[in-house]
Amino acid sequence: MISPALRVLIVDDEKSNLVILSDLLKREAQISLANCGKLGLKKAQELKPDIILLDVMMPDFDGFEVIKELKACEITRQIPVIFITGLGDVESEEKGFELGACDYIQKPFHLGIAKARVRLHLTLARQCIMLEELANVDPLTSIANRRKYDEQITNEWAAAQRNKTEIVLAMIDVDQFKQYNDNYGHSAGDLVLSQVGKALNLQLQRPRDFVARYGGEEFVVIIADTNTEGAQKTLENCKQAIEALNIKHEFSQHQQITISIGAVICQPELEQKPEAALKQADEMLYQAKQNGRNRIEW
Ligand code: GH3
Ligand code: MG
Ligand code: MG
Ligand code: MG
Repeated sequence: MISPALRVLIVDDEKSNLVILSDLLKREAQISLANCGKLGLKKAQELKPDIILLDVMMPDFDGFEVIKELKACEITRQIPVIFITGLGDVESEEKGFELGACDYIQKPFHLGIAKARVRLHLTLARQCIMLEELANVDPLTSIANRRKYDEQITNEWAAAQRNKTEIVLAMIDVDQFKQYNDNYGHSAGDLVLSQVGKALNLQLQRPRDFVARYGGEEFVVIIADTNTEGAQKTLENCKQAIEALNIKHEFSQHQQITISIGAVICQPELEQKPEAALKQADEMLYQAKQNGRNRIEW
């Protein structure tokens, strides 16, 4: 797994500091700059950097205000923040850590030591990203795994309860896949699963669409914040995208790799648990298999 270049956001009101710090790090990271707190916050939300170097003393909106906002916002909460500041008193340093900073470097700093400390946090940030990936991504298909699905459905279910909106859940299963493995070999089967996962992912690109490999040759889809018509179209596109892969499967009733889909529309504010909804989707999937496969049942 190759991680992309780490992105560092440097926020400081003094141009000379921005220059020194970006020179220091430009070989190991992709640098973005902000010359005031407000702009720093905006860039943090837009760019979602892997780490933020933050000055404390800035006019209007100082570093302590910035970190409070960062930690209060879902999108930026996890980003490690290192204060780099002229404020040398222990109370300020303690406050910085209390507000959630991962390090506090005082100005004027020794270049080599500041670099070593930032590097340490870059390494930690890199390891965090890798861990996150290992925990949430299915290695065969490179899409989300079941663990990530559990997290996603918990969040979407709660959001739908709050906003009184509906969620569409779908179970997807590759048709007659045992036959495929038996006749074309397990490695060829693996390749098919990888292609199917990627093709489904391409059809589910809206911010509230989600697909995961649920296990084996089964995938699960969440379509939140949608109407029935929109979700029907999206799932129809998924089914067609797999047909369009045109993978020959002589031992299947459709002569090629196809998927069956069982879907349900849920109203989380009225229903109790996502597990029950998924079970219903699974029952609809069974119907789709009974009714000839390569089809969607609601
Ligand atoms: P149906 O159309 O009714 O779903 O038939 P099926 O043959 O797809 O269903 P069944 O559940 O009998 O077979 C699923 C097959 O999926 C069996 C299993 O070997 C295969 N499979 C599960 N995980 C993997 C995997 O990671 N790689 C490969 N190559 N095959 C897998
Ligand atoms: Mg300053
Ligand atoms: Mg199955
Ligand atoms: Mg199957």
